[in-house]
Amino acid sequence: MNSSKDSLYASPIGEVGAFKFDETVVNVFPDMIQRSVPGYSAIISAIGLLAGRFAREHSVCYDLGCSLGAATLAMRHQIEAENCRIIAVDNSEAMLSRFQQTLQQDQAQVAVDVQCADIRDVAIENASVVVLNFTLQFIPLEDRLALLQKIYRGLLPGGILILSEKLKFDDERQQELQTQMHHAFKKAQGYSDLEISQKRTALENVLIPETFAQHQHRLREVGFSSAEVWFQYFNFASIIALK
Ligand code: GEK
Repeated sequence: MNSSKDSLYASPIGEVGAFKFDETVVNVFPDMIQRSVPGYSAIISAIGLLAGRFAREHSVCYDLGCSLGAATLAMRHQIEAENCRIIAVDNSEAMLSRFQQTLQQDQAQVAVDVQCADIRDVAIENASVVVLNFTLQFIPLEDRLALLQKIYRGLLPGGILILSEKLKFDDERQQELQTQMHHAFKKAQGYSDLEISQKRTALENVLIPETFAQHQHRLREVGFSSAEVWFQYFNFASIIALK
């Protein structure tokens, strides 16, 4: 699949508009997420390993906000349970049409159903694994509780939710430091100060981070028996919540 280097914010933009998952983003997405989210590849691999362990026979694994399907593909290559299928959902047509092309080249056997929909409207049923890999952060704050309640209800007993998010911190110095270290990470990946600052503007009011305590509290509130961070690299973390 032809995918290019992300230079969307390399030149000065008069007025930086709100970030959208459109065709221009799709073309550079693998490079963008890799160079912007510290630990992204490690998280994708681990999602595959966790799905290998938690996927149950005759159940469904959901990848909510699947983008180009990296987590779906990692799961697809690790699931051994019989008659287990994956439902991958995103509301960006551009992302999904690229993902469909990738799927055609993939040889793994697990059935994948790709759905273009808002994850707030999708029924979650008979799930053994649910993945929200850097997706919840784009859902309006007021809709997050209902979405997680729906996921909890749709999970089988013993099921797992893998929730990866950009985090914020209550402590001001910690917030400042982790933000600066994330920017240092991006600079080390080849992004310029202009790219970093224009991207930051584009994501303002689009990507709304919460603290780990907020996530953990809400996950416990909806019924998960535990919710813990299994991976963190500066202000990017991945949480395992167990039903
Ligand atoms: C990965 N999980 O590579 N309904 C459906 N999709 C949505 C919604 C919504 N309401 N809001 C946002 N999206 C992927 C990476 S990217 C993360 C996830 C990032 C989708 C949006 O279209 C985009 O594809 C995805 O959520 C977020 O493991 O770009 O930082």
